[in-house]
Amino acid sequence: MPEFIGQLPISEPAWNVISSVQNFQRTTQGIDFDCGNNSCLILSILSPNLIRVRFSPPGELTPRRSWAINSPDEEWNAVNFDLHETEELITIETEKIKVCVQRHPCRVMCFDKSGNSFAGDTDLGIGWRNNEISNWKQIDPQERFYGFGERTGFLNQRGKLLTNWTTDCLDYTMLTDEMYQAIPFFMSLRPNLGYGLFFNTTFWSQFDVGATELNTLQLQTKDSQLDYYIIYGPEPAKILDTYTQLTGRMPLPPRWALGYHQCRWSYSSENEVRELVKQFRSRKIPCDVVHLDIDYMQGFRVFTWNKQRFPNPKQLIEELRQQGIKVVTIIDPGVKFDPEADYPVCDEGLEKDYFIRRRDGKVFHGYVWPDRAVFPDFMRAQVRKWWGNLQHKLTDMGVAGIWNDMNEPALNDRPFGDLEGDKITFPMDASSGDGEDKTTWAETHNLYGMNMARAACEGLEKLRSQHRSFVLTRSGFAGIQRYSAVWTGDNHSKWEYLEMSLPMLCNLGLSGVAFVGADISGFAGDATPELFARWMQVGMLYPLMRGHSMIGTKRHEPWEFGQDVEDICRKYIELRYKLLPYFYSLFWQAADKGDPILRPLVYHYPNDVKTYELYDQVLIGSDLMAAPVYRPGVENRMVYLPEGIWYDWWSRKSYQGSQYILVDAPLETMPLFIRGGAIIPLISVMQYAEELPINEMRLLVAPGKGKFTLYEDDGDTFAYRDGASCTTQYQVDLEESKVIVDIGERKGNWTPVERKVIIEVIGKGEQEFMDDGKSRQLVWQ
Ligand code: MIG
Repeated sequence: MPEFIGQLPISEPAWNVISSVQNFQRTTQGIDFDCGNNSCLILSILSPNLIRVRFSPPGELTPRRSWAINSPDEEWNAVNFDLHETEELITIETEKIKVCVQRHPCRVMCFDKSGNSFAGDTDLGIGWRNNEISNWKQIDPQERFYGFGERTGFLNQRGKLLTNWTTDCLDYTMLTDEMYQAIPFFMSLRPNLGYGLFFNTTFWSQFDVGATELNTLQLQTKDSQLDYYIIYGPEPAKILDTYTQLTGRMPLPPRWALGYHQCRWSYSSENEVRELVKQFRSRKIPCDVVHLDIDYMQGFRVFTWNKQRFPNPKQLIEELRQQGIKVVTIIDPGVKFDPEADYPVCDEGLEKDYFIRRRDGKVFHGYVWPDRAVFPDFMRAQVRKWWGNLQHKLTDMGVAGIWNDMNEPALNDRPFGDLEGDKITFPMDASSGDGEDKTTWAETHNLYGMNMARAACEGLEKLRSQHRSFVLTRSGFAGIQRYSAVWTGDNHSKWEYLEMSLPMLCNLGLSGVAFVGADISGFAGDATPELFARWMQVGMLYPLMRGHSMIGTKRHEPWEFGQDVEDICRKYIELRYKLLPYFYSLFWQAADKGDPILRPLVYHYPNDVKTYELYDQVLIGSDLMAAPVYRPGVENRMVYLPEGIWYDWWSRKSYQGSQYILVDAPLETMPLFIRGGAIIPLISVMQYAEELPINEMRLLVAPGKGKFTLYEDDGDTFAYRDGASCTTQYQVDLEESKVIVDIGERKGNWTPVERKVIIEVIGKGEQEFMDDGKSRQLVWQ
């Protein structure tokens, strides 16, 4: 709804508010506060920088379940903390922070070791009414807010009202609130102080980040209890490290998934797919993956193949495999209600009672692509197992990845195309899950997409146990990174969407989801040649590099826009392939520590206020910075260089940092900079990630001080879990004009193929050696 119409004011009941601390008691992990009337505040100190705060209002307690949390309280090691008591305050102090609980009335406040306050309750404290509960917190004038999952607009989200409720938000704009993903986590940054807050509720929830009251943050949920974690940094990387310890990290993807993916709604016949791949290979444009959209199915029935369009998928996929192409197929949650036909997915699901029922016990129906459809209850482990295994219909043919769409869920109450139809959700009062997980969809709506992705991920791991698979989802919740990559749904072939894609993906990255991408060139509408070229440049920065376009649009393959644009696309896709060892090491960092791959500058320069609103420049890892063009007709742009020395990627010219510069950016150039102290591994272009053994690697070194850890393994199997991987640490130092490069001994149990390593120091020249895994030092005078 347009923002300026707003909502009509309605009178709402007053809040009941938390009263005073009557009593408190030390527990194994923290302190319980009795706040009178059977209400209690529970603090758990899980780590010196991680505090869980819970409050239950008077009345009966409902069981706490999270589903997002990967490390429950019991798994955190006991933490030492001091407890002081005064007339007014009860203070807990850890190595990192101080948490004070005021007695009259009860308020929670946090302080860093210099005494700066953060995440402190306002005069309102905690309140509850009917089915909701709220907590009001102070915002410092300098605070900026990032993360919040998938968000439109630019980077800093302060001043917005942000709801966590998964929704098919097609045609989203700057004003859209509810998105495909719901991740109730944010990171607050100001100079020298950063903290994260994970609002542990799967019910509808909302952050009012100073929208109603300039300096007040309101956490609100339709849950019956308040439950949140405070994560102190102060660095963004520390916040994400802890947040992803809490909600989990991504598994390592197959290395081919880092290559270029081509998608369209739809490549809808075997010959069309063959022709597509022929074009890539004959034009020498690298590509690893082709995605098949809904038309590969028989009448949109999931886990079937259309016999006319894809009569022999196995043979097709084998032919593609020989050309280095992997196939990913789409799967939607809606199962065609087809009891009359011979459709085992429907029959079996009905027979085993796997589909969602209404409260009155009847099977729930909605309308999606296959017309009348029924929906698996992915909250149940048994259903996930069944679904995961059904994927054998695809993997038996050689499919290597699954793309989950429409899982917010997106459905209508009437057939698609019926103008009277409305978007609906599962009945909120109907039962979801079973056993200990049994509840209603009011609590689990936000989890539907994540559990579908979980079913896909766990199923693929069984079916393709010798290989890593790729999973992509549109909807998800906090923790989705454990199962799947995420793409930002239906954007448009418009400059504004190109511009918005980077801050959207950066905020997802700051929410623990590192493997993310937007549809390159835009999903809806027709791109112009100029937009297409600029988008491919930006697309090579996306952790997931996938081109996609909607049915009925102009074709959007790299060669559709003339020779010049084709050459630009090739240049940037090739650049992506040259950087694969760099990207792969960044994926490992994401899997190991939760670091984003694509990062806003504020991630590495959190004390530099000039980076706080900087949404149109990004870092890949810590060492490469791009300043793309995202407007038509623009051929130069301003670039902010943070502290240090920066080198232009194309000309190798050096710049002093802490300044703005104006750079040339003709259509074939995306401004790209290397941080002084960077060590970037590069390989020769291949037509697909595993085309040739890497028998030569170049390390591009930018004079300065820095380190880089190269991670390697077979890129395909799970052997890395048993230690079959290796790391090499490279370090560069500067002594006056001397550049010293230290190559550490290779560590781990995986040996890369024999290779030559060429070290190129910008402005100094090259030295090379055969890589025997031993440590050595090279010096440039
Ligand atoms: O109702 O499968 O976001 O990527 O091509 C549209 C068809 C359904 C929406 C996805 C889009 C996909 C399309 N899907």
